[in-house]
Amino acid sequence: MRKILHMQRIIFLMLGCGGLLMLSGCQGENSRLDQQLKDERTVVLGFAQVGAESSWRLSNTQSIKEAASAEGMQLMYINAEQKQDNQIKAIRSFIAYQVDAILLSPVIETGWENVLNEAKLADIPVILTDREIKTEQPDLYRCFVGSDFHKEGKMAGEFLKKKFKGYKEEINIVELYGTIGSSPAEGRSRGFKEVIKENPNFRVICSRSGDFMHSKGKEIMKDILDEYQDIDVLYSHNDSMTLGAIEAMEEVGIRPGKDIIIITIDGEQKIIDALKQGKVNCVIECNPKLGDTIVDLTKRLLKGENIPRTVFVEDMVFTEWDDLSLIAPRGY
Ligand code: GYE
Repeated sequence: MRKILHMQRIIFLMLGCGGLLMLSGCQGENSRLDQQLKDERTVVLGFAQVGAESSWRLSNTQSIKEAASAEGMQLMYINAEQKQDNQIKAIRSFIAYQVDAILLSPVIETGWENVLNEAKLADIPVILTDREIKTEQPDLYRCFVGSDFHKEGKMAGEFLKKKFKGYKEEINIVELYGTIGSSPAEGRSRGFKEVIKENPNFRVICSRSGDFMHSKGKEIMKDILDEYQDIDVLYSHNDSMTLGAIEAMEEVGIRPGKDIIIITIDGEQKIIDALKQGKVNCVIECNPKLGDTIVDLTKRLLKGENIPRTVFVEDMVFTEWDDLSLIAPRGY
């Protein structure tokens, strides 16, 4: 049976160049097939990635591609351009190809039941990478690997409480929101608000989504600076939006990190450089290098081992009060 499925998969792969694989390019298709024909047991993973919206995402994609290739696994990678529909189509194609496992980094949290039930019926395990889903059906995926976004939001709030310790005046906060309905944006917002509500003088005066993108972060910050005169703090859900917002501030003569206190999440090299220059006050790390952990868990899963339901990676906090010379190069 396994052998028949394997042959079907090869036929699918041969036909696939005209369709789905065009999305990710057909390079290396011949060598992929050669390899698969030589080795029946080559593992094929389907990876429905969110998109290419930020440096974090590019680094995350690279990490997963490298880890899969180091293990000799074949990765069918789809860039869904931040659209859930594209991810659903990709998953359906992975099911048709009879991949060994599906890696899904869901753009948003809801709306996955139908397609993940299809994967379940096809007996293809799903690992959620980086982002989580909300569902009442726990058996739709086997494991989640990524950061604890709620905790990241809380750490951002804790920094602010420390920064403004003893202040009684109103502190006006602007929140640059990530993609609405995505688990990182929802968790980061919730955690932050839970902590700051302990200080009645902290007020979120405006919260808008920049979809985790540099260009939108800049555009939205420009509008906000036009509308609000008295902003004390920017809490931004990721570095790409923050870097855009910093440009918007500097264009109108506002000094980021001084006139407006900035807290950001991810920790890419450019933002660590900005922290060193005093343009950013606090960086909550979110580690994009999930590849090795994901591949290791996938291997164990396919061997029939029990794997944990949730694997949170450790995230650090870098602040203006730290010895910044100790921060290792970020690698992205
Ligand atoms: O913070 C952001 C990216 O899902 C944790 O998505 C990820 C977030 C990350 O676009 O930069």
